[in-house]
Amino acid sequence: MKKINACLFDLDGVLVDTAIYHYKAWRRLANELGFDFTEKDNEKLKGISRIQSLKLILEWGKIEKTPEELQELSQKKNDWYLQMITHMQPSELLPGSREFLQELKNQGIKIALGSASKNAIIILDKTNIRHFFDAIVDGNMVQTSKPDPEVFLIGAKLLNVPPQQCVVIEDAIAGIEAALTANMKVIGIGDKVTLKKANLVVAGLSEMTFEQLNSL
Ligand code: B16
Ligand code: MG
Repeated sequence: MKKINACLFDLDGVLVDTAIYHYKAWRRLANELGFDFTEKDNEKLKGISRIQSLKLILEWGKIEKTPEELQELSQKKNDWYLQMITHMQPSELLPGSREFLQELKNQGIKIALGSASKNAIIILDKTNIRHFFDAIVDGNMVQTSKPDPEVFLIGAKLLNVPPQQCVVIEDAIAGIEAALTANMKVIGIGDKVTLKKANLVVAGLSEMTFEQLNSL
């Protein structure tokens, strides 16, 4: 019997690895402002919104800016980021992404995107996977960021599936907390220790099967 009727996907770190492009663009901005940060620091930026990321980075550099300057800086970073993602190719999908989306479609599972990114649709188009999604919830549609459950609750509502019958696939701690608060099951993509709150953790979607998802 089918217990899970919908699957909500995070984008960055689950279906594609755009974290490297975010990192390059944020680092270029930090360097222009006279400081640097590491790839380890960059982990803390995963899953959180653009403006929150900027505020955190400026804290690391011990720099204060006015609200107007924050807007200008986040726009600058986004322009650099957009220059990079416009060259994305379907080959940049993480291993197993397309196959798992297809498997869910074959099994009649509804599919939604639940991403903090305001650039999500461009990425879905560039990697040629937009047609898999019955609903798309991105950073333009939410008031609050993960770990708030808003992004996933809107997704479930658009799919018309109760949260208890939804599973979220996430790579960020903030996203896992959001899914659990939404009363959904959650699969973590990444490190078992870091993502220990998830119901199941796998290294990547190439390891996932429909049976595993339905047995949560
Ligand atoms: P943008 P996800 C998130 O995407 C990224 O993980 C996070 O690093 C980024 O700051 C956020 O999107 C906002 O992205 O600047 O494109 O609006 O993991 O929720 O798919
Ligand atoms: Mg993510």
